Amino acid sequence: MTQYKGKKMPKRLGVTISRQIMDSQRLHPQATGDLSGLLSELIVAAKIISAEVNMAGLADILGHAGKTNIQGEIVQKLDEFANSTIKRRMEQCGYVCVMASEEEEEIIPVLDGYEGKYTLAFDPLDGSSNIDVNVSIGTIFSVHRKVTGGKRGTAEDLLQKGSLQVAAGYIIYGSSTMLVYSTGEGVHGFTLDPSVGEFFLSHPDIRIPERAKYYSVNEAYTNYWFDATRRYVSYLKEIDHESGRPYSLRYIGSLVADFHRNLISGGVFLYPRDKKNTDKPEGKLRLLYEAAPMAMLVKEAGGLALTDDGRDILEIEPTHLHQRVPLIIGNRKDVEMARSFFAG
Ligand code: P6P
Repeated sequence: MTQYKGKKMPKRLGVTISRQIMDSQRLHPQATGDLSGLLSELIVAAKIISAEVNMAGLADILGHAGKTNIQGEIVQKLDEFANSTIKRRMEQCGYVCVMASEEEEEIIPVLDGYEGKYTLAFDPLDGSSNIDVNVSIGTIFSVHRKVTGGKRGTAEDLLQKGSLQVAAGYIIYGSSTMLVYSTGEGVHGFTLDPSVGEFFLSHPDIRIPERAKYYSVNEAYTNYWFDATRRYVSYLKEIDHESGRPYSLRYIGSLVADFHRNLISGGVFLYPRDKKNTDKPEGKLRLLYEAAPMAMLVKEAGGLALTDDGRDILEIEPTHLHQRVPLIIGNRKDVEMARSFFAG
């Protein structure tokens, strides 16, 4: 039996995610079951997306849908499919009052009469530029409690700092489909058995290793980084046998894949600001549905997530839905070390 905050949580490999969610709910006698219901609905959407992603190469849904999204990026057919799959399911689940998606500029309302007490922000298919080359991609989600009065959810309900998330997680569509999530009681990983269509507990109580094994950053931008970033990355590449440096470079260009590898094996991921992409002065990644959910997961697993000027990602007050933020995330010791470079 695992202990969590003095309470017993059964830890049995192979337990289904539905059972894990119910066991977790039982630890909270006051729970209404709405968060469990929300996660269960999201899991159905994940299974549907996984089936489509795994058939993409055969089902002629590779390639571009010919449109561009609000980010000005060419929308891949699978992007659209994943976005609409999550929207259609969650708008009528009764647990969500408002949503935000990486694929949509405005907030997404739910169906009248189906308003719930949580908000959902999601990146339906992150890393989708990798779809055609069969590189792992993922869905990222973040859940907050509704904070405004009235039935309808508003942007204010979505614009809450990451430390107030009640749940966060991702589904990675790779060599296997895995769901990794936290509701504030540790991080747990489930692997989909497509033959029975069920997620089974495969990675209970994930803890990020004490020291990194990898560092992940797009070094093509090295000449455009701010000096502190350049010095920190150089530090990660210096020899230091006590810490195991130099760390190997692994960069997939798919946040979920890069983060998942570092979470399991140990590593630091960076997407810092640079002087080249002046249209993205705060870096490329989004706060609400990329950096903040990953920051909750890494904190629950014993790690840390900062901006490239030393601010805690989870304490940033969002000001708009698609706001970008520079991100350094991974092992606590290595990310803490970044602070000394960015403190000026
Ligand atoms: P770059 C994918 O497009 C993404 O949003 C993240 O998943 C990934 O970490 C990043 O962009 C990669 O960006 O500039 O290195 O190609």
